[in-house]
Amino acid sequence: MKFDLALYLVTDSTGLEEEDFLSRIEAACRGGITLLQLREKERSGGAYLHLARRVKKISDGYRIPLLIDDRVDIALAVDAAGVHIGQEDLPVAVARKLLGSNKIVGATAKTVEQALAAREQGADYLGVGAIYPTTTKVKTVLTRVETLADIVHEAQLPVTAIGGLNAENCDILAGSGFSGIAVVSAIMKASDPESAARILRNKVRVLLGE
Ligand code: TZP
Ligand code: MG
Repeated sequence: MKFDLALYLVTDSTGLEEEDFLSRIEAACRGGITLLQLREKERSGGAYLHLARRVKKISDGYRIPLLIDDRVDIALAVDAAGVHIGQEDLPVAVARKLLGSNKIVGATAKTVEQALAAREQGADYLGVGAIYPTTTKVKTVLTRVETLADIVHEAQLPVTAIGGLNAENCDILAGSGFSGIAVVSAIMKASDPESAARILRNKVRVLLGE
């Protein structure tokens, strides 16, 4: 399946009413995100499925592919575009086998070795970071832009940069070979998520030389 990593919104529903959460996602869709990931760490199967169905209805309306973090079962149940797999999740090869070749399988990689292993197992793109310290609840370490550039060079897969990125600090990625940025707070916590997405989209367009 074709996808565009330019501006990848990763969601976080923590502390938000469901309707507010969904309206933020819809605003981000209007503002020009190119890819969406539903990332829920606390929700069990039924509640995750309920939310995924509602999010998919929104993203479908904007023809934005929806990926599900970790959960291949939820991705299959809502016919999502794919999954994003972390180092502690199901192996990329297993996700690929379960989803088939027409779905998107993304993988987290913090080193060239992890990137090559993910590619070997069938990953379509790599998420690399955290580029900057993040306030989003996540187990991660900082990854240097030089490492990101090495990963792009060695793995020859599209790479999205993640972690603490916003419109003011993403210039650091210029020339790294990145294909786009993934953000949580810069959109989910913005007072105006639509305009935040629009500004980020334009910024990334410039950095990518589009
Ligand atoms: N993986 C590495 S950093 C991160 C994830 C999921 C969180 C990014 O969130 P934010 O708010 O854009 O820093
Ligand atoms: Mg994960």
